[in-house]
Amino acid sequence: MVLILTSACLVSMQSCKPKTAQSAAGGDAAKAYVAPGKYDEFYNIVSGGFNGQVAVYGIPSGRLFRIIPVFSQSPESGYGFSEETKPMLNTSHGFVPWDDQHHIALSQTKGEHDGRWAFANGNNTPRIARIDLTTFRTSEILEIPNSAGNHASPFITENSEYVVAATRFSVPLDDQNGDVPINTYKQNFKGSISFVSVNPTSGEMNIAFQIRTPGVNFDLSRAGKGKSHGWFFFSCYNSEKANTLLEVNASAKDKDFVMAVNWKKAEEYLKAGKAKKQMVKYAHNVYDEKTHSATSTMKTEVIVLDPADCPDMLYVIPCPKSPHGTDVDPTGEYIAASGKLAASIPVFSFTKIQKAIADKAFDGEYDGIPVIKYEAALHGEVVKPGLGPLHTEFDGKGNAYTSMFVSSEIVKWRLSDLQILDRVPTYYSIGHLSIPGGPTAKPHGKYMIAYNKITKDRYLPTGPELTQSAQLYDISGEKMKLILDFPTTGEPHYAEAIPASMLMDKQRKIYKIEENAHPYASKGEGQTKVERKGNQVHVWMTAIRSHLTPDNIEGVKLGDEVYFHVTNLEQDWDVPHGFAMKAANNAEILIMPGETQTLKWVADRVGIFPFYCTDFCSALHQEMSGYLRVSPAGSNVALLFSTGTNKPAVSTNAGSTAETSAK
Ligand code: RUQ
Ligand code: CUA
Repeated sequence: MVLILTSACLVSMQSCKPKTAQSAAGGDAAKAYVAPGKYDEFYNIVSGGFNGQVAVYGIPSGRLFRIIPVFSQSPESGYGFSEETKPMLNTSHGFVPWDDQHHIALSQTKGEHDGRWAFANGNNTPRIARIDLTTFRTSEILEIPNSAGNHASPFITENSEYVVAATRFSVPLDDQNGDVPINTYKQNFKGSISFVSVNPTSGEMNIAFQIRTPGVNFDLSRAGKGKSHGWFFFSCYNSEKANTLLEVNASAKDKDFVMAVNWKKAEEYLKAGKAKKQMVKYAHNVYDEKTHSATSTMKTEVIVLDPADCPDMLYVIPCPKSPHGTDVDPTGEYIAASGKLAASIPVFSFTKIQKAIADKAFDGEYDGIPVIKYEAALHGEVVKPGLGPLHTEFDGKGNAYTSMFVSSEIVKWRLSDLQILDRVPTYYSIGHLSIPGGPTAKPHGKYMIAYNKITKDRYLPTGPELTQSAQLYDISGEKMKLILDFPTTGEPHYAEAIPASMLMDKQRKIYKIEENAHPYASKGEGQTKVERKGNQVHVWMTAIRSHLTPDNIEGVKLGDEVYFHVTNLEQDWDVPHGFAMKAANNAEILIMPGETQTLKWVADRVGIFPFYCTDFCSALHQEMSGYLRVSPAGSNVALLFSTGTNKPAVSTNAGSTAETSAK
C-alpha cells in the first residue's frame, strides 16, 4: 500500500500530505518572537517569482520590510513609470516591464558574504539585475543574448568574479536564421552559458564571454569554492534533446548530467585568442545615483568559446533522472545533485572528479564533451532520502539539508558518511530551502527557511488563490524544529539571508542636494520655473514640508505633455515626498531626500487639475498640494507659475484671467 501511494506521488509529481500534518509547531514559537522595538538578526532577501520583484524580510520574525521592484513597474515608488527609471526595463525587444524572478545571489569576498550587492535573475526575457544593499534599489540590469529562460542564474563565484547565466531553453543562436522547423532541434538549437564579470569596485556587470554548449536545458548551478574555486557546476536535463512533451521525452534516459566547467581554463583560452566574436543585440541599463537617472545602452557583440576549440574546459558527469539543484558544500569538496525523479541523492567529490580527469576515466563523449564515469566521480549516494529531491544547503558543521518536493519534507544528512540524521515535514511541497550563508564557505547557520509551493490549509483562505508561504526552522540543535509560518509575496523561489549587522549601519539615509546632477534639478525654490518647448511643458518643482513650488500653474494647453521634475529638498532620513497628478496614466513618483524624479502627464481635457504629495510627511501634509489649469489648444493664456502669491492680480470677470507672464 505504501509503495503504491509512493509511486502515485512520483508519477503525478503532486505533493503528498505528510503523515504528521496535524502536529504543528509547539512551544518553540518563542524563538521566532522579536519584541516590539527590537531588530531581527538577519535580513532575508527573497525572490518574488512571477511578480518580478524581490522582497526583504526579517529573520526570525518573518516581518516584511520592503518590496524592491526589479523586473516590474512599481506604482508605489514610480520605478518603471518615472522618466528616470523607464530605461531600466529596456531590452532588445523594447520596454519589458515584467519578468519571472527565481534566484538571488549575494556578493561574496573570499567565499563569505560582503554585504554589497544582491543579484537577481529574470527568466523570461533573459536578464540579470544588481541591487545595491545600501539603498535596496535596483542599480543595474543586463540583458543576456543567445538565451531563453535564464534559469541557471545568477550564481556567483567566491570573490564575485562572475555571476553566471545559463539558458533553460536551447534555441537557435541570435545571429542565425531562427525560422527553422521546431523538429530540427537537434541540428539547430544550442545552449549557452554566459560569464558575467562584476567590477570589484562599482559592481558594474559585463558579459566577459559565453560558452556555446550542446542543446540541453540548464537548470541550476553553483560555483566551486575553496579547493574547487575556478570551476562551475551546472545541472542539465533534456540530454535527449527533445522538443515536444518534455514531461515524457526529456525523462527517457536513465541519467542526465552535471556539467563541470573549468572557468580558469576558459580564461586561458580567452587570453590565447580562442574566442570568436558574434554580433548580437542586448541592453545594458545602469542607474546613476548622481543624475538620479538610468541610461540604456544597446550592446552589439559577445565573444564566444566553442568547446570544440577548447579541450579540458567542459566535462559532464552522469546524474540520475532530471537533476534540479546542484549544490557545493562549504569546503568545496562535495557536490550534491538532486534528481527530481531519482530515488537517491548522488554526492560527487571534487578530488575524485580531478582524479577521474587525470586518469581519463571516461565513458565516451556527449557531443564531443568527455563523460566522466559516474562511479569515478562519486563520493557516495544518500540512500532513500525521500521523494523528489530538489535543493541542498549546508550548515557549516558538516551537515546538508535537502528539500523534498514530492514527500513535502526536509532531510538532514551528514556529508562525510551520507547518513540521514533527521527529517521534518514542510507544509507543503517545498521548493527551495535556505540557510543564512548556506551557499558560502562560512554559513551563519542557526535558522533554515523553507519556501513552499502549496499552502493549502495553513492560512485563512483568500478566494481562488491562497497566499504563498515560507516556514522557519531552528537548526541550532540536532533536530530541526519548525518555529514559524510566514506568508510571502509573489512565489518565492530562492533567497539568501545575511546578518543584520552587515547591512544596517551602512544604509544610505539621504542624497546630498549639492551632489544632485539631474539636468532638471532645482536645488532651491529660487530655481523653480516652468518652460515650454513646443508642446512640451517642463516644470522644475521642489517639495519640502509642507508645500510644492510652484503650486499654481497656468498656460498649459490641451494635448500638452507636461513633465513634472520634482526635487525633494529635504536632507533628513525617511522624509520622502510623493507626487500625484489627477488622471496621470502612469503612477505617482516617490522622491527620496535630495533626489529628482520626473512624472510625465498629458493634458487630455480643459479644466483644473489638482496635484498633491502622497506621503504623509507632516501635520500639514494634506495642505501639500497645488493646481494646474489646462486651456483650449488655441488659447492665449500665458505660461504662469507661482507659490504663495496670486500672480497676476485676479480679474473680477469670472472665467477670464489676465494673461501676463510670471516673474
Ligand atoms: S527553481 S524549486 Cu526556479 Cu530555483 Cu528549484
Ligand atoms: Cu510631502 Cu506629504
